[in-house]
Amino acid sequence: MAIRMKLVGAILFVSTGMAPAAYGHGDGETSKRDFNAAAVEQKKFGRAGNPEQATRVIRITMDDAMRFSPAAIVVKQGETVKFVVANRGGLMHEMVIGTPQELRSHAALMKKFPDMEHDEAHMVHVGPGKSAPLVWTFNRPGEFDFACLVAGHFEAGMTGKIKVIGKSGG
Ligand SMILES: [Cu+2]
Repeated sequence: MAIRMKLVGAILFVSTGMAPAAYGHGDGETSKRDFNAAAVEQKKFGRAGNPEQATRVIRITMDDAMRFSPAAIVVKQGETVKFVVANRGGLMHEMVIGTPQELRSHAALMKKFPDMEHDEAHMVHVGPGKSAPLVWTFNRPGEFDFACLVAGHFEAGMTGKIKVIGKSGG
């Protein structure tokens, strides 16, 4: 019994010690990831955005009907958008931005390996009843998608569209 108590104490200590400081805010408005400009990777659909340079906030909700709301978003090239992604359901959901092809193959992989962990700047995982930010700079024009890649959700239609309108005259 005494040994078990010690073990529980140790686990509690470890998990508390590792909790990110940002959790203290509890409003889902702060990023759990620190923005690191040097580590930003250019993707076809843009790049990780600096939260301090966000020029627009778009609130997105996800639910167990496997839908995003809104499911269609239009942004201007160069905009840094802070998505505040709220999960109104009882299941885990996520928002992953990508090209339609990338999302399709990623979804197939997630279906094959449901426990595969993935966490990158262009995605955010949100537990039931929680909300979390995703800051993205849309510096490339085009039509992209976003989707929930929790196994089976993509196939159930949990996808959305992002249209990035290019700068005029270009
Ligand atoms: Cu989902």
